[in-house]
Amino acid sequence: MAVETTTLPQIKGVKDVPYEELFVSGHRTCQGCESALVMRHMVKASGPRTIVLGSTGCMYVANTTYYTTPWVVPWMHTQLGASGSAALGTAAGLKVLMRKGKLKNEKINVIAFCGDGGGADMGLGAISATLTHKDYNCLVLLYDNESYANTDIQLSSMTPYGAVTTFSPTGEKKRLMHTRWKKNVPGMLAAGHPESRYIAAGCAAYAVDLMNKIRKALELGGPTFVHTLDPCPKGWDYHPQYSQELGHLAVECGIWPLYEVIDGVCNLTGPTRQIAEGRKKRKPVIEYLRRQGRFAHFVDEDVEHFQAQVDKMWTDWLIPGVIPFTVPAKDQAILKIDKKPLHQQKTA
Ligand SMILES: Cc1ncc(C[n+]2csc(CCOP(=O)(O)OP(=O)(O)O)c2C)c(N)n1
Ligand code: SF4
Ligand SMILES: [Mg+2]
Repeated sequence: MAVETTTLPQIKGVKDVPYEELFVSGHRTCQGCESALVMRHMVKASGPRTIVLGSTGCMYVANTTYYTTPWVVPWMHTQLGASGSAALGTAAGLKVLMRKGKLKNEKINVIAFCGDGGGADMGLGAISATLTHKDYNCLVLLYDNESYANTDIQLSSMTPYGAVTTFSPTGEKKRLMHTRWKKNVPGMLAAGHPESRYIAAGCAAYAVDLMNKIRKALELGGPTFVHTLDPCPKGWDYHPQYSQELGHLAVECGIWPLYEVIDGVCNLTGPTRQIAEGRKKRKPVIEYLRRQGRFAHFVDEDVEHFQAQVDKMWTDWLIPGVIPFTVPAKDQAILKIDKKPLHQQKTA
């Protein structure tokens, strides 16, 4: 069955970004909401022949208030943990309708989004299952504002170490209520889903990089996954004008590495690549932490712990910020692992 394809070429720079807006005014997200910007970039990159499915959360509730919607493309709500199932079911439904001749045979992009609560906690199993079904073309986008934001900033498995949320307030007896390190969702999905041709981590502060990742995912096809880190003025407690700056700092401090895994090959992208190659200095995490009220209770020892964990991601992990396995020094030669920065490594 021949399929008509639209192509989504890689965007070379901001001048090349499509003018057409498919996520417009009419939403009620907070001022400075980066998750809303992710939605805008996502459909700008995918174009008008796209169906968007969204699980419960800020990007559902604030985007579909009674009688108003910013979505220009077809949009459907799905249950909080169901983005993976909604993506797969819609892709399968379209395939059958096209095979039976009930729909024109053309490429329609299917994107299901979820928050960190809906995707990294509740719906992880469904996303994992979807990433094994290689015959269906669908993208799951996890927008990560590091809390259950819509229900008033509760702790999720993606909330960073020590952050204040409504479930982890700071107090006199206990300064840090939340002492778990953030779950590594894109790394985990990339390592365990060989049928998925594309898994990436992005950030709306690097808009072109993010749009190109969306396009690559849709072009390569099959079930794919993109995870974004989204500064949230309400939950992270900072002035809305600093959202882009915080996105930049998360990447520049090495806390949120940008990368993509294509057919099992990992490419670091943007400033993350520059840091790994030794062309850019990684900033200290204090520059990121001190800008947000959710870390205002941190004392030196908390900052040092945070920095040490991030340093470990860069120096000990098999792939900086991506694959969290460490290899003992005695085995590095056997496994031909070179722990030097990329620019100092021997090439074959
Ligand atoms: C099964 C289920 N449990 C709880 C809720 C209540 N609820 C609605 S939105 C939400 C928060 C979702 O958090 P996340 O997925 O991170 O999205 P965000 O609100 O942060 O954008 C919760 C708990 C629900 N709608 N369905
Ligand atoms: S609470 Fe955060 S994620 Fe939700 S609309 Fe406001 S800024 Fe966006
Ligand atoms: Mg959230």
